Amino acid sequence: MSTPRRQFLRLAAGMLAGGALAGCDRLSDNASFTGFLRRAQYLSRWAQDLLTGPDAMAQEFSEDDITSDFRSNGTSMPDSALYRELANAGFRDWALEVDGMVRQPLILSLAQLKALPSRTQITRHDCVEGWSAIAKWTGVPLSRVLDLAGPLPQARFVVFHCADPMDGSDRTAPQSTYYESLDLREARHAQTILAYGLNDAPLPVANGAPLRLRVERQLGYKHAKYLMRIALVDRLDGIRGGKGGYWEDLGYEWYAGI
Ligand SMILES: Nc1nc2c(c(=O)[nH]1)N[C@H]1C(S)=C(S)[C@@H](COP(=O)(O)O)O[C@H]1N2
Ligand SMILES: [Mo]
Repeated sequence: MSTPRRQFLRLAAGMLAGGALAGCDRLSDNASFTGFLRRAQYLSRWAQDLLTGPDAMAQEFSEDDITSDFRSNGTSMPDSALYRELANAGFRDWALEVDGMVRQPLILSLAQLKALPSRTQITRHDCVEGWSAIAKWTGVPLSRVLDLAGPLPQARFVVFHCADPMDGSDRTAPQSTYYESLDLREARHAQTILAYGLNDAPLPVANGAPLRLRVERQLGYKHAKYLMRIALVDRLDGIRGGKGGYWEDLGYEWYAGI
């Protein structure tokens, strides 16, 4: 989505929230209104759906548009003994765990993931730090994996747990790793894939090997690299900082629409 549209969405969401707030201070005493405010993070998502529909596709590009050298950002090599071991063995012993609110928990090897139907897409990655790049991604649609696991009716979000411990936290604690989340609709979008290929080559370590999320309608930080586990949950507020992602816990928006 173009920058003007993004600004418009921000504006629309801001006006709605601001307008609702302006009239009445006592609204904050009202439980359902505070509930509404808590849902304010979903407002820009709602405004975007109004404009483009929940199934709108991110723009796809041609081979000629591919940026010559897709850069790495954030972690480029997880500082983790387990990850190093897995990488040194060519990810032969790596597996993706799928658990939480599912009928059938799964443990999927890279070979099993590659044996599932795949999707290839050439898309533009937009990082909030001010760079963009176009690349070709190949992977399994997340909806395929969800179909195998069978989310329970109460499941609402997919949480992505990564291998890389983040600075400033206890590097030995498993909960100090990067994480992200999507609602089930975004998770089932046609362009939401678990990618193992970048520009027709195996996904490099710098870009999240062996498996990373691509969620093409949202900003770079949503695209969790170094996936280890995905969990179906009914709410995010009990997980880590409660905001649904490493950067979200530090103040970034959960719905990072482009
Ligand atoms: N596990 C993990 N995923 C991550 C990050 C990270 O540091 N760790 N950085 C995020 C950010 S801010 C961006 S812009 C992209 C960068 O992806 P790239 O390294 O393939 O360019 O990954 C996102 N996913
Ligand atoms: Mo980013």
